[in-house]
Amino acid sequence: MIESVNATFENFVGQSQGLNEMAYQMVAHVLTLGYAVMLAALFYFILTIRTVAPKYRTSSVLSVVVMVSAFLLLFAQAGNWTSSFVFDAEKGKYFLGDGKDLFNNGYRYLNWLIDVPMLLFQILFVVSLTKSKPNSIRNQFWFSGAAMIITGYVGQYFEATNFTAYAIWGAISTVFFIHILILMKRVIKEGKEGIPASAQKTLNSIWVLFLISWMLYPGAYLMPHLAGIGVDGGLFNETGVVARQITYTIADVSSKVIYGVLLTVVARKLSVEEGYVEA
Ligand code: RET
Repeated sequence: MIESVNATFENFVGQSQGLNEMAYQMVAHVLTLGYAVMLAALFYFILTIRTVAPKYRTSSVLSVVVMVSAFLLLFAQAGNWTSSFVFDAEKGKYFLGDGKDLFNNGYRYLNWLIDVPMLLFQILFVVSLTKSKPNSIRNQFWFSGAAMIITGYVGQYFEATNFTAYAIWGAISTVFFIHILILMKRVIKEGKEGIPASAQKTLNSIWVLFLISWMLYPGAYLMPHLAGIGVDGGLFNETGVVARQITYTIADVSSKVIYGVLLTVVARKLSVEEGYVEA
């Protein structure tokens, strides 16, 4: 009984409705795309580190840490997908396998436990704060980042079995998320003071990217219930399963890779402004 172990909705869809070839493969492919991008971007961050002045290089180092951890965990997540479902030649669909493993998005959540604090600290190595104390911001980022993820991690176990628990843990997580958004807005506002206009523009783009890409994660958490709550809802099916993994992949590439690239761009503009020439 998968109800009794609080399995996530992908397993329920895989058990009762099955997944057609396209849905199953799209998830396998989008997960593979995810870790391939992380490996490619790892090289970008290593190869561009000397284009910024030494004091900004910790930002690239943190991107490297994020790329390695995301690569490994997305690789594990992809393996979890292929080991959870088995093709049934008679029915022509994939069904939940006979108990080797269930599918769970938990690898992602634990990956965020490393990556979220890294991504939040990263910007503090590029911008200079005019009023706030970097140490205080860093501690708050760390605390709220970890609390947001741990509460969400617990909540996701209940998405198909206990809607109340799922909603309460999700709501607690959201409080910490809002705190992070407020802090980030402040960091970017202060960071823009006294720097060249073109670097200010890039920081504005970073804020928009941050806001949109980070909101995709709660969107993916809510996915099975976004078009009607419960097992009869419009996305409690293979469309919802595929939509969730596509959403996660877009969010991962934006919040880790594009964000890191844009921070490198800001660091390069500031380096040039300060007279740094690449050796
Ligand atoms: C959860 C649970 C439901 C409520 C909210 C959530 C927010 C998650 C976020 C995750 C960001 C992850 C990143 C990872 C990069 O590696 C936990 C889904 C608000 C914002 C940026």
